[in-house]
Amino acid sequence: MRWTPSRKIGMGVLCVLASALFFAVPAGAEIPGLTGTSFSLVAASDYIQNGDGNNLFFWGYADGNPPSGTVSVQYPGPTLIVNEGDTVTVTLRNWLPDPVSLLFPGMDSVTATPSDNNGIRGIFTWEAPPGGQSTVTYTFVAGRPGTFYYQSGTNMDKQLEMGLFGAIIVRPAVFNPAAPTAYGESSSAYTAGREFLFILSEMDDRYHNQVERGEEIDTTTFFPVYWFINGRNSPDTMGAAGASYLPHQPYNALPMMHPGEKSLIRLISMGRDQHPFHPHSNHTRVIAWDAMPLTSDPADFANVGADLGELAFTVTTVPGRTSDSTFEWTGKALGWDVYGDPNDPLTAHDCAPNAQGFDPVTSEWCADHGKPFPVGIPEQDDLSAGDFFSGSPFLGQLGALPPGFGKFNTNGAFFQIWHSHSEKEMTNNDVFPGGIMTFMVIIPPGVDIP
Ligand SMILES: [Cu+2]
Repeated sequence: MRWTPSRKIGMGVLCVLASALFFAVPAGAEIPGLTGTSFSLVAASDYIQNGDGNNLFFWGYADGNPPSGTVSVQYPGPTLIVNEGDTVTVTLRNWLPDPVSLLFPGMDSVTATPSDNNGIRGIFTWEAPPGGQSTVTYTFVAGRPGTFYYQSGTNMDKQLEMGLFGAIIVRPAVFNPAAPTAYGESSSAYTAGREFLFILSEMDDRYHNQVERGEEIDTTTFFPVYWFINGRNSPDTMGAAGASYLPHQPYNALPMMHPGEKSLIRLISMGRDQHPFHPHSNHTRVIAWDAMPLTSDPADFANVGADLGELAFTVTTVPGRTSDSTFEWTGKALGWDVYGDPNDPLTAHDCAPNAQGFDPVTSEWCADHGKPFPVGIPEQDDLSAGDFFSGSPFLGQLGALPPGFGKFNTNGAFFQIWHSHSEKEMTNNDVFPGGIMTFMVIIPPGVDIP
């Protein structure tokens, strides 16, 4: 087949190349986190920043084990990335005024050992006392692959609200980064680098102000006003991971992929409310709940795969639950040609179907090749353009825009909103847009994904 990027796409590619030259852009999206089998966490406090500019006091876990000095506490805590079969050790030190602990739901052979007689025997596990002198060392066996989390097991309605949780990803025993899978078999395979984590949570600002003042809180009056993906609310979800202006919220949530690739979506709900998470533009295929693959034959999972996986319009994230989904996008069956009119020199392209009916280079669904765009685009004077509109409805094309618009879409990408379907959760303290909202960005073929 022939794929002729227009001159305008070429300019977009140049922009990407230029930025790659000036900044050390990592190749391919990866879930940032800590790897290994031995971790040290410190429970501490600081402030997060919300999309409306409001700062909130929070409690979180930090990576590190200093006897004194500072650590960079973060919301949520560091993502721990381990391998199936590992025996994992996590040592917890506590600089907060309340006892704090760690639970590892779904892990095998969990033990907890206080460093001295100051350890506190809590309801669920040993707790690290305030003061930072004594520690508790937890061990567990990562017995099976999948998406998990850790959290404080102490005074949980207060401490999860304050931010004491984080994700754990367990890689399957047979894991090839160049051809990755979530569960070691083909139904959970995804394109290298297209693995995305979404930890959903919420906060009631009153509690954070009260805890900052050292007051007790009444969690029966819970009424959240901020909602988060990976510790950020929109629009900061779309900022760069590790952005210096969000020093305690290092993780972003801006998935990007090319047509025809397969993404793995790891979803964790760490709040008290249910969050109906809705991926626009296509359903996701849920292949596991709570790291349990949806298979009809667990004994023969390697061959059967997640055959009971189901397409989901919205994934209902229940508090304390995780899910894994795959997501694919090609534009199949939209009923119009996503690359534009093949007879227009600006959008000329071929479609040579493979056995499945897709062009192998562009992933276009050839049955729709050449079908006209079904909507008349208004004249520019009648158009209100957003920052993510390229000026063209076609993938990889840029069109005329009013001055200043389209500045976030230099490649003619498709921006597909992903958000909570409980739409009050798309606000920051009553201001829309905000909250649990970001985009899945479909990047044109041939344009690198930073
Ligand atoms: Cu076409």
